[in-house]
Amino acid sequence: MTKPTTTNTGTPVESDNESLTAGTQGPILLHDHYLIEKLAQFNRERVPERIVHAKGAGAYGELVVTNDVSRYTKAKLFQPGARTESLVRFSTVAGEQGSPDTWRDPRGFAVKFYTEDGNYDLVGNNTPVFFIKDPIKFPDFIRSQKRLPGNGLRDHNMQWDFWTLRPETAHQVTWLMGDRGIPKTYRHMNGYGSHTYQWINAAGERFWVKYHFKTDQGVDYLTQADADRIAGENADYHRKDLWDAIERGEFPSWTLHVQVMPDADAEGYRFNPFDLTKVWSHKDYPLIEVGKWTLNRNPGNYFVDIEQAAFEPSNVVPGIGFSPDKMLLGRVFAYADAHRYRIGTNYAQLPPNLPRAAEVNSYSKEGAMRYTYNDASVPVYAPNSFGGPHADPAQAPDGGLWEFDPTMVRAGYVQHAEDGDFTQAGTMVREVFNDEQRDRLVNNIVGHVLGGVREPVLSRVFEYWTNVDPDLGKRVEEGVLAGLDGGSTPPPAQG
Ligand code: HDD
Repeated sequence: MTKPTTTNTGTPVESDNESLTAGTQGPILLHDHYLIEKLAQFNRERVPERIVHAKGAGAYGELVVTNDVSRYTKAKLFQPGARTESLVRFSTVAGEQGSPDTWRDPRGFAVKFYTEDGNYDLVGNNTPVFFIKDPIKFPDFIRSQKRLPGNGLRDHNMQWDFWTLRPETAHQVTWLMGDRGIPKTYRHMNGYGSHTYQWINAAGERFWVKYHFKTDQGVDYLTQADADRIAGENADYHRKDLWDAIERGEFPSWTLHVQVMPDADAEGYRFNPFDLTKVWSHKDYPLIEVGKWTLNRNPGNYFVDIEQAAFEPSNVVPGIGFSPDKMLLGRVFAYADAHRYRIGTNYAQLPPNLPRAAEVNSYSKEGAMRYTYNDASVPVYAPNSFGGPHADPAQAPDGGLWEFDPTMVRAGYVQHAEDGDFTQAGTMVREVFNDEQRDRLVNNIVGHVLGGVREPVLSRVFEYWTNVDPDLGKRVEEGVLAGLDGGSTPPPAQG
């Protein structure tokens, strides 16, 4: 038997179909409470979309540790044999909630682990590097990738203007314009913690680590032509693929690895190890396997589990800490702030964010939409003499420690021997890509630039790719000039 419809407070309602009116032709009556409740609730069904990474998909799963990395970290979730429930949200960066999954963009790879010591969030991307290295540039960067203020259109000229004025973007833009700029599905991409994090072992020794989730499905990509076609046929292509695979019982998995750098190596390493635009050579720091991470359960409700999921790089657990990566430190502030604005002060009590394996004994109280609370006999202040929770001085300091120069400065990263904005991008083009991958890179760049890039940005685009690799620069310039000659009128100079 179907259940009777009720109001939000449980009273049975008379009709799902007709509003209460004064006679059949008369006005609708304000005291039709159910009608008013229904319309009002509907008007409030959306929370603001994320300022970045608005379009996504997600699932639950678990991490099983298959190796022994206990000499590097005491974090409970990484001890041999540990199993930890997990949530992931994959996303595109610049598109809005309904935007096509197959737009060229990095992909978010945000993972939450529900550990015994509280939630640990590893909030990464499908690329090991990023466009910029100082959080003060993040709003500028994102605005340049989103929409023009006047006509509300996306604008390639604005994108290339920013990229070419900030050459530290070159490494990430090379990833973006290469095959990995459009993964075949969310299952066919790797994930990276991207930043350098700190691991601390039981003896208090410190290591620097980078996380790599290697897809067990194999890395695969879409060509620009296929991605464009699919964008029209099914904007939710990647969301559907993930959902369908899990429903079929074909659980996607990734093998989690880390690169580990002893603390003492950091100062002398050939690249500044805290600069997010750089990777560490795998020859210098080989991958060490940690475990298998599998997605095995679709969300029960997309809005509740995925739209309300709040990932935050500030969520670290004992045995894991931050590093002098300025971007990471900026993000430690930005995410919790975004969640308070988007889904409210008590976002940590929402189902996807609520710790599963750890108790919450904080002194936070009240605020909008609070629904869990401490026993009234527990004091609301600390210290107290009446059995309230007390902080444990034996716990590692928040986010770990490192030495630093206490002088206040505004400065770039200390340059190490092989640092340079174009070095690693050039290595990738020459040594990582094969001929076909290089051809597709040239085509993708040329196609993107022909999508509206004008002088003076255009000349800087040629210079930018020539700095990455002279041959690549020449091919991009020839391709763009041929494209302009072959039909399209050269776009007018700006300003
Ligand atoms: Fe990020 C979402 C802010 C760099 C990976 N980011 C996200 C949100 C904000 C920021 C406000 C929306 C959060 C929400 O409302 O749920 N992100 C920043 C700032 C950065 C930054 C200020 C630089 C200083 N982001 C950044 C990097 C990476 C990501 C370098 C990856 C390595 N960001 C993500 C993500 C998120 C995301 C994993 C997390 C949750 C989500 O997307 O759904 O893709």
